[in-house]
Amino acid sequence: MTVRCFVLERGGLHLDVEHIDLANLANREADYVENVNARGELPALRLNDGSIITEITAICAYLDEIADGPSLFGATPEERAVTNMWTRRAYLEICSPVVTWYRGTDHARGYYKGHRLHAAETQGWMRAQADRGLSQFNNDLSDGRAFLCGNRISMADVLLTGFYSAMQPLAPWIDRPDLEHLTRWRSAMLERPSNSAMMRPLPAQIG
Ligand SMILES: N[C@@H](CCC(=O)N[C@@H](CS)C(=O)NCC(=O)O)C(=O)O
Repeated sequence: MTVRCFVLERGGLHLDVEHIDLANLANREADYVENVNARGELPALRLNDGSIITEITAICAYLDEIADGPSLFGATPEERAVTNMWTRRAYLEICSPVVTWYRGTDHARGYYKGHRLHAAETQGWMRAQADRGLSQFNNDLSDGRAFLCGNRISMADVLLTGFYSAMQPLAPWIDRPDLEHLTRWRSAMLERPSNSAMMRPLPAQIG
């Protein structure tokens, strides 16, 4: 969902899109694991020369470099450094602990069986870490800035938005109306056309 959001917000891209049926474990089939990603994870980007890039942030960084129009990482080395700082904070402080929490739930147990450790015992710690991250981001946004990097939307907003929309149904506790500044940021991101569009698969061809 983050890469979908990125493609929609960034624009200026030409891509073919293939849907991999995660719900039915197409990502665990030999063809995918042997030819795309040995870790069985999505998303993946195949370049024209056949090589594959995986990891959300690496894919988005690459797409940003080849796209026409304004960058979502920043126009200067300073802006790009600030974007990378917020993207990494969002990933480490919120996204990663929430996903690890989810991977310890009973819901995830069957889906991941044989592919990932089922670490139910880490759930309390992961949720505490994520709650702390959410509170920290709420404090960070309390200066009234529109986006994580200030007054420009960036990869960091895209990552956290895509992640929120993907994870909220699985971890409803990340919805924190008591955190007013984070809620203001989230509501504004929900208003953007990319938000409803990213809930559906991208068309087979972009651009
Ligand atoms: N490390 C990868 C993880 C991405 C990720 O968690 N992908 C999920 C789908 S949104 C996935 O592949 N889940 C299937 C699995 O882990 O078995 C990244 O950051 O791109």
